[in-house]
Amino acid sequence: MFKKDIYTNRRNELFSKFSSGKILLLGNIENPINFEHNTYPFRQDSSFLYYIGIKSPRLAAILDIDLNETILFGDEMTIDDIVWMGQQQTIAEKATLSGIDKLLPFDQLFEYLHKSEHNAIHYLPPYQSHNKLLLGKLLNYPIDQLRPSVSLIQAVVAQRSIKSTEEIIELEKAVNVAVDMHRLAIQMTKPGRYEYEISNAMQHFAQDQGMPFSYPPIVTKRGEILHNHMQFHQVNAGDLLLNDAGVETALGYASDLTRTFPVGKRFTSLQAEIYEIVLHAFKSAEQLLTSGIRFKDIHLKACEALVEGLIQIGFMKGNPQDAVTNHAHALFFQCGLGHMLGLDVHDMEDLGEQYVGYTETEPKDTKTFGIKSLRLGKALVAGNVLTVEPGIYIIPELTQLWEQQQLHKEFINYDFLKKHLDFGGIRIEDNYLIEENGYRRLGKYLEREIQEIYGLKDNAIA
Ligand SMILES: [Mn+2]
Repeated sequence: MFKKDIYTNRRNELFSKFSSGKILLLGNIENPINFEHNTYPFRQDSSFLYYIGIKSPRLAAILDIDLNETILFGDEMTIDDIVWMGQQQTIAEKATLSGIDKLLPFDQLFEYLHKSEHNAIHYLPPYQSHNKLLLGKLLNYPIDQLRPSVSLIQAVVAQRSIKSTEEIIELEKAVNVAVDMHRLAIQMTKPGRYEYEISNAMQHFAQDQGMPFSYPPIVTKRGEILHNHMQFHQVNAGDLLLNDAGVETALGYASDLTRTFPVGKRFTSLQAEIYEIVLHAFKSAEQLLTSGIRFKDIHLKACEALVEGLIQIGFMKGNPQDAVTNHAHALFFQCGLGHMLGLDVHDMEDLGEQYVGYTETEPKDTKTFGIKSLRLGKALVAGNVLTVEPGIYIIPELTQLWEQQQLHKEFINYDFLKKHLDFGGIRIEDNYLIEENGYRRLGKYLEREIQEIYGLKDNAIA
């Protein structure tokens, strides 16, 4: 945990935004895999972690605005629990470390919540079934009619979007371990290996440093499949390997890095050309990062840079700006340039992209293919932490569909593109802190120039 003041200050700031009522924060439970006592690894809810800091399951907290008190609801281990799992730090001890005012048994939550009738109860959107059911029971609503508090969502987003010095230190720890993990992946990848061997080696490396993956990694020669979790392919000379992997610190802060590199010693000439296009778009976006600029505008600039390159190699044609305005680039770049990063790898995605990444006056476009997958569009402010991750992905099914529909044929050279439907995908991704005047790339530098990647390949690990 951070020191106590950090949690009490965070809660005080939240208190100051409300005049009455109760804020209910629900922790997560250990979710069963195939029977109750065989569970998935426990991960605390990130907003609960942010305000309370305690990682144990089956906790809830009420920030009672009228009393200006934080009450934690949870149960100490029973003697049966201690027999099976050993005595652990008590909830009371953890509550003290978090500066909690009062600790009550979990089953008093309902009574406490309803002790004054006309008080507003603010809660965040639940994403775990258990908490949906619990909220339904606590509030006596059908679970499909739960009404999360928009004012609470906005207050939490406002706070969690600005990272403090302590949080930046945590995020950099996560990036630094991920950088070493990515170097290991580049150096151990060679013809004949299987994708899962690379993934497993990274996990072993990170866990030796006390950090689990922050999300299921994408380690694949089929990099055009955006969230490809299949890792069964054997990789061969001539293949690309796309590795999108990050880790999480003990306090829950995530990193999210991607590199794409040759399985053999060198890229083919087309791979190198497309890599340079993605790298150029990446650098164009990177140098625009600063407070005040809309991330959507950086995204569009990166799209233009991608199109310029795709025109040079003959995949596209026409005017790059027009191509982007018409969303023709989305055949190659179907997703967004980046997203917020913090306690979640897609930070605060559970609270709603509209609140995290957009504003009321400039809402998210939820319909247009391509831009609908941009999770962050609004103007950046100092203290934001985000990813930049342009890519080029050639998806055969999508290309064939667009060609059948003759979509954007003024911008796309289908005849030439069709010769390269098996290309795959390339993405480059780093993590950034936005500053008043510019940006800081978080953590150690991870090789991204072609010659630097070749340097790692030349020092391969057997
Ligand atoms: Mn990412």
